[in-house]
Amino acid sequence: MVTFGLKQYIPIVATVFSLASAATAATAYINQVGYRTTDPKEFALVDGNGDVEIVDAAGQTVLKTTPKAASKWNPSGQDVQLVDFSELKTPGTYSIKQGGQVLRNDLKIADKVFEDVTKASLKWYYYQRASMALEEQYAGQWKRDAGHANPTVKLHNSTGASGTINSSKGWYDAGDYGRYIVNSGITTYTLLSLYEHFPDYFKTLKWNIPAEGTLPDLLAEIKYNLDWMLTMQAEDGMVYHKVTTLAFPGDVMPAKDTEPLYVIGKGTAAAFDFAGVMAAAYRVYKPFDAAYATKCLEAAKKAYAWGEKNPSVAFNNPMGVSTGTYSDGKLDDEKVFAGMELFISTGEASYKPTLNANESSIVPAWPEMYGLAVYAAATHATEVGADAATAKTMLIDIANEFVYESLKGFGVVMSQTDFVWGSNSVAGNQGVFLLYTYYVTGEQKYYEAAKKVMDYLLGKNPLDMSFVTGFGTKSPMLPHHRPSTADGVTEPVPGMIVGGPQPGGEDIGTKSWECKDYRTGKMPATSYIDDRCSYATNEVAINWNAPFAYIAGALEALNAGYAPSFAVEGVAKGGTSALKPVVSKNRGTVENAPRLRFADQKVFIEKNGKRFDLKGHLIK
Ligand SMILES: [Ca+2]
Repeated sequence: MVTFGLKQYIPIVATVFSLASAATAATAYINQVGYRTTDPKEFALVDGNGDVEIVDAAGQTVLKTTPKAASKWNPSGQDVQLVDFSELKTPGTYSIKQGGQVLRNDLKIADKVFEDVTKASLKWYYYQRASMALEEQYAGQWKRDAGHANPTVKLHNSTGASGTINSSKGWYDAGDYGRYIVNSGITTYTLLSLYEHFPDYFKTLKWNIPAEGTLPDLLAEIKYNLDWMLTMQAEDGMVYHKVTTLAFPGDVMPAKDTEPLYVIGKGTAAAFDFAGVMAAAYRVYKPFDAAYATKCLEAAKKAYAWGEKNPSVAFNNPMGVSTGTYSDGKLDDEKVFAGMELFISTGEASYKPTLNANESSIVPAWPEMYGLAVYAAATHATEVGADAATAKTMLIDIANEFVYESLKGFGVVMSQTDFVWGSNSVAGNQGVFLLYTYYVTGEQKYYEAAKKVMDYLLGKNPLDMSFVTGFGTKSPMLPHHRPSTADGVTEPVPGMIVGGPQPGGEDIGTKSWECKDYRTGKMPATSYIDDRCSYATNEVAINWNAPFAYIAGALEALNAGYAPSFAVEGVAKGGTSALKPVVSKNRGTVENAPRLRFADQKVFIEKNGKRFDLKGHLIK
């Protein structure tokens, strides 16, 4: 017993000593994927003391700077100093030092810094495809057999009908294998918007998925889910709620989930979400496939008409069904979203909702669709008229609060109450919201705050981790995602953002599949565990990936010189570090300074109302 006690004692002493010495060193929290050469750059410092040095690979100190004053970040309870290193613009990998100690050595600066993570977060939808095998040439080590390949699906009696329909394709919703119209709504719309805002950028961006005619990869991927959504509409326009088994499957590959599938339920939210998505799809697909676009628009009209006649059909799981619910008791926001999209696509006044300038729930989430109508109005001024100005004001009011929040603490919008289930999608949707505000105002502060959302999600957070699988120095290895659990491959499927920290603890318990309590110090921003048990913090979902993919893709497109057609002048940025100084040197300071502009797919310099090419020649 004595020997055993001593053996135990020695490592405990060693542990205590190492903890004690670690406590004196600061911790630097960075965007682990990296920082764009031309972007504003910031990391967070906790327990810091004095100036910080950034040291290049050759050991030279390239920047010495004084951190800002500390401020408390309530979600983690930490006192945090923000460190601005925007001055550093040379690509490379750097160390961060303070008081002679190396705090970390994985600080990266590069051009096109989010291009790979943009592609991966969009390619993840391919990995979620139902009804088809993932072949090695596309899926690599994550190849798998087709799941849920039989298109004949029984109508559950909760649909009010009997028999079967044909329903295949679509994306598995999350870590499970259900397909849900309501959650497909915001997801598919967010991805359609990404294309609609940056068509020229996404016409050429490719990420190795099977071709769908001549469609750009982003539209090929979205069509796979639109095709499934279209199967979910009944003759009378009504839209079914979901296709799932009666209960969640075990940790098996899709092909091994052989319990019978059912088409389950119907509802007003499904009808209006479907209508809004299909109305937007009409505009996006029209240049490629007019017949398909028309099919989407007709489906949208029928779904909207059904929703108008059935304005309060709420969905709840029927007896004997325990898969995801996506129940929503407030259905007027879905109607406003669908009406706005249909009005923009058809010009028919009967669809047009009037925006309520006092509506406060306008940051989108799957049950909160009002914000998507605000986005649509702000970005279609020609079609909607005065509502565009109302929408712009609504965006600016909230975006200003977001900017204010992002100047403190960890330098991100997220506050205590934002740490709900899927908190990383809250952060993501705040970032998308800021980008819309940037497009319609051109003010850099909104761009910068949106970019800080990426920093947070990719490592500048108190967990010191990137929340996207396969990206960053430390990222989730054990997501609650059945294929990643069952496929026998060590690395999880890449490009997935996990739900993220939140203190609800819904998955904590004593049963074999439940988690031990992981809520460190009960702080919202650190209540997280990288474990398969944790569906409350470590699951993945299509609607969580979408805002992340949107921000990553939009930041890349903007910096490649593209801007949405509706955006104010000057929103596009120079594409490479070589083009950068023209923009950043003069940003927001000198009235008559030369500005880099982008129009008709050409980059030029504008000065005193005249246009010059990049070699300085006057353009007529
Ligand atoms: Ca709602």
